[in-house]
Amino acid sequence: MGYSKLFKSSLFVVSIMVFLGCKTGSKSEVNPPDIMNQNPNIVIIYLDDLGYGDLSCYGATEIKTPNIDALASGGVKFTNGYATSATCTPSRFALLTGVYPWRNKDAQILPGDAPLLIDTKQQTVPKLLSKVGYQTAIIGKWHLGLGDGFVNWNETIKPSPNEVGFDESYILAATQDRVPTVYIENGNVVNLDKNDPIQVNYRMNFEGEPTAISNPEMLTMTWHHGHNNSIVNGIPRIGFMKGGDSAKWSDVDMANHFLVKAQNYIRTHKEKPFFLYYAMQQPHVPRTPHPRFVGKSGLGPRGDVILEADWCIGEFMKTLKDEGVLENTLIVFSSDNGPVLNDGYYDDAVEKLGNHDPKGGLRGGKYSLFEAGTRVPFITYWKDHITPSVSDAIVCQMDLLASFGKLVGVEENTTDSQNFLSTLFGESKKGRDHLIIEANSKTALRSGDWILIPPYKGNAMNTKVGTETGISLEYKLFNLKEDFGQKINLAKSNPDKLKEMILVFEKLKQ
Ligand code: NG6
Ligand code: CA
Repeated sequence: MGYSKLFKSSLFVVSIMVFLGCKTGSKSEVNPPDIMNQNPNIVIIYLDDLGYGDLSCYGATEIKTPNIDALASGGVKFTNGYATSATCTPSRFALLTGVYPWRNKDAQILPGDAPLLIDTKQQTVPKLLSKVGYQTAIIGKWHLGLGDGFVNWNETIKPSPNEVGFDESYILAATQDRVPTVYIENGNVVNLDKNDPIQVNYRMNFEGEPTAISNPEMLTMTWHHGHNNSIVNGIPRIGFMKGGDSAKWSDVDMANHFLVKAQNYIRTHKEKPFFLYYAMQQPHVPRTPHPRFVGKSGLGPRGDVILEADWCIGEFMKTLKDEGVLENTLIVFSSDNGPVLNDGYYDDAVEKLGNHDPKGGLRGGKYSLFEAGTRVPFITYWKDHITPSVSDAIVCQMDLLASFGKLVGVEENTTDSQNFLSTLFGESKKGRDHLIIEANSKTALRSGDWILIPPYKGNAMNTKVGTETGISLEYKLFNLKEDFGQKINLAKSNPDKLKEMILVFEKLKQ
């Protein structure tokens, strides 16, 4: 049976009660929209580089995230929730298309001037939901490329998120540390002065423009590796940019800026079902908490921006409630990849870490094939519809496409994305049998309690960020149930399991 039917029948009972309530004189404080016969709104709240252990609901003791914790305690908290990849672009590609990123060789961390990665003919979550009347929007970080590779930032940029299914988009193009450091609304740079056109180049600087190398005295944040090109707001970035002064964002206001956009979106779209992809930038570098949050975590800017993100989510939830749509909104909360401390700037993330463990006991981190690269916080919340629980089922962001399809009654033929709606709703404990995870174009297989990391050439350590990559010339086999931290390689002692996993992996990758 379709969940929307079930939902509609329960709504019917609720609306009779509301009707009777009105008759007896009670008055609701808000005017709830006419949600009869409607599918639920769907919101994906997606953080950037938030680790498995970064939230108090996932065991963090040195940081308190009450608003995200409220989603976890009121919804399903997954202990085996995965992004598909240990970096941003591939994970976001899979989230929106339901396709494994390793099928697309270009699905790797993109520069800010990369062409659009998603084929405009490709099925996507917003396109699927549009079919049944959803309004769709992305607010926040995109990082899936724009245009055809030769973007003129001074004209309407096409294709953009608007060409892959979003009715509305308000984005930062790539990452907070990459140029162009401007917001783009429906393909147009916001607040651009046509007399001060923007130029972007990822290979060479524009003559006379200051960089972190030529003008270190202009810096308010110091780079550690990479991040020594153009300087914007005192912060050295990746890539060169000239012009567009009036359009440049304020880093410390970014979280607020996206929050207000997301809140306004709800206020102006609540009458019909909407899909909002709220892609927050925290705690990716450069970590620039608003002054209200500076020093509040005791863990340095990385902790401060996690507190800021948690606050934003609290405000966002209040808006859903105030606008009368909370009970009619399914929320999926997750992160695009695991945590990193030093990702290219000196910002005290390492120095002030203290007892905080962003990995939550897992091994590896961002960029790694070990678990902390891809296993992330993953929460589903739908007030009065999802019964709170903790689920150990293996779930992956790539499956949201097919699962949302099931929810709204559009069943698609998908190769990779699978419907796990009842698992996402906590009604079933059955998750994926297998999942292929990816880091830097290398893949590994999770199957049941086991994970197989095949041999690869490359460095075992990403020395710049201080993370183990999971790469070595030997097979690695771990039993995650018995060995959460992947300390004991069982490849030699359990050759039967190793063989079985290799066969499954080869079959799946064909
Ligand atoms: C890397 C950047 C890192 C971060 C990452 C993308 C350097 C040396 N490092 O290339 O700082 O921007 O790309 O992160 O430039 S992600 O979360 O969007 O994948
Ligand atoms: Ca990321």
